[in-house]
Amino acid sequence: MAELRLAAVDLGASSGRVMVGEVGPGRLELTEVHRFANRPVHVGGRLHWDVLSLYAGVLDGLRAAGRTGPLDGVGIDSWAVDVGLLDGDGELLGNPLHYRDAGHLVGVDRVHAVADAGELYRLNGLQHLPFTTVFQLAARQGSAQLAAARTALLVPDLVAHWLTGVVAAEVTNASTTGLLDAGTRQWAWPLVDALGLPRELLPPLVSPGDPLGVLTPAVLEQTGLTGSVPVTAVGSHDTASAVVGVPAASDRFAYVSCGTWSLVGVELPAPVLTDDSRAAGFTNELGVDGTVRYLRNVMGLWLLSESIRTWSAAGLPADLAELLSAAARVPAFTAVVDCDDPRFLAPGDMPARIAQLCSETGQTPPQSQAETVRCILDSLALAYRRAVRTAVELSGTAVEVVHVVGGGARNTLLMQLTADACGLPVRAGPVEAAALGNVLVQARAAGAVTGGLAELRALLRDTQDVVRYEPGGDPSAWAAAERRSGRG
Ligand code: LFR
Repeated sequence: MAELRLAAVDLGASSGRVMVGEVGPGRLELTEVHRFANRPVHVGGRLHWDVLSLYAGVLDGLRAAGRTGPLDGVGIDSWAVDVGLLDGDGELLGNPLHYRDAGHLVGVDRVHAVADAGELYRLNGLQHLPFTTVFQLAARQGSAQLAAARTALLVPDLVAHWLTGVVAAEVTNASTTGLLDAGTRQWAWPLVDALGLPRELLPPLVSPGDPLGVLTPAVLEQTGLTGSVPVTAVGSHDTASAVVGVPAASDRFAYVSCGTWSLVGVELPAPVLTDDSRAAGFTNELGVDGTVRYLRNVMGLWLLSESIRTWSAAGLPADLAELLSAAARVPAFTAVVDCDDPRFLAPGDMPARIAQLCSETGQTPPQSQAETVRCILDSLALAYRRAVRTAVELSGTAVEVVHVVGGGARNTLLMQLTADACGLPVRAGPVEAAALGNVLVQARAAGAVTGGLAELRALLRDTQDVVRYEPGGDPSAWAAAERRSGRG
């Protein structure tokens, strides 16, 4: 089969991008053709995604992709949980709410009145996060918007709908809603009914690799593309595509999908729905090819990017490279915090919140920007250490290596700290794992490559750059730091 040129639309919390993957047997090359800012908007007391501006970025990106040559297909992935609500005419009823909006919290008690945390976990297998779609929808019960809604579409499904006219819910992302049964991989209708949500809100499920449709004539005209351009379902949850994009050589690996969030875990054939797993805050999101992404959401580089935003607004130095090299010169473990403290979720002054948490745990707060950055990185590495160890214990899988993919893989200090903290070799890269996973699933569906995840990953190993970090340092120092962070 000849090579294909496939566009990956990959929407992240701070930017969206359109990449073109050229793929065939033995070849996989990714080129970024368009990147655009994703700027959430606070309006009417709520935090929203500006989804029309994102869609305009997608159209610009497809136009740019088309200028580099004809396109054989398109796949879309983005962050999870947030939905756009459509009315009976298919019109978007409002901008999707951002998962960092505090208003979702009231939904938690409403859902727990119907199904307690234990019941929910045995059904949907999800780590408790206050912004999971089921809580968001429960929080909106009684609102005019939800009353008018006939369809709820997760962000990649919404973009796919606008590009093709098709209404569908891709299963890897549907698994983050809390409304999917993790065992049967179908909508959990008894829960939907018990919550009083109309079944029609939830579209038919599709799986990665399924054909979705073709670009509409209007989209072809807007983008200058021609012919019949198929849109294929991929792992539309960015983390699902990123896990496909892990260049692992065996199944004895843990991963960190390291971006705004750090998603830390292992790949399993079936969910782990035990009480211990729930207590440890592990999630069972669904992956490509029937796999389970058994992982924990760790607050991630959000702590760093929000600190930088705070400093920049205050007119302080805010150059990432300079801050990282200054942090490398700060002694380790000056202070460590629990990255998963819920106070870090909402946008705001992270350095102040970190200092507060240090004081509460009897530590001297960081005294400089460099010490704050060092505190964040040490604390993240500690969180990865704990999540990898717990994933191994709870799932019984053996892990010989930690693969880090996503933008954080570029952070050499964090990568070395991760190797030291986990006591395992780290393989860092590719940075664009989500777009690569997106392209690979499309390519396989179109017949340009064959095989299971192992074969797709072999192609990644043959074509993508990966940097190796070996563990060093004093392992007992990490155990001591873990105790100080309040999570030992
Ligand atoms: C990462 C991610 C996480 C999800 C969070 C919110 O981009 O998709 O997997 O928990 O965003 O949707």
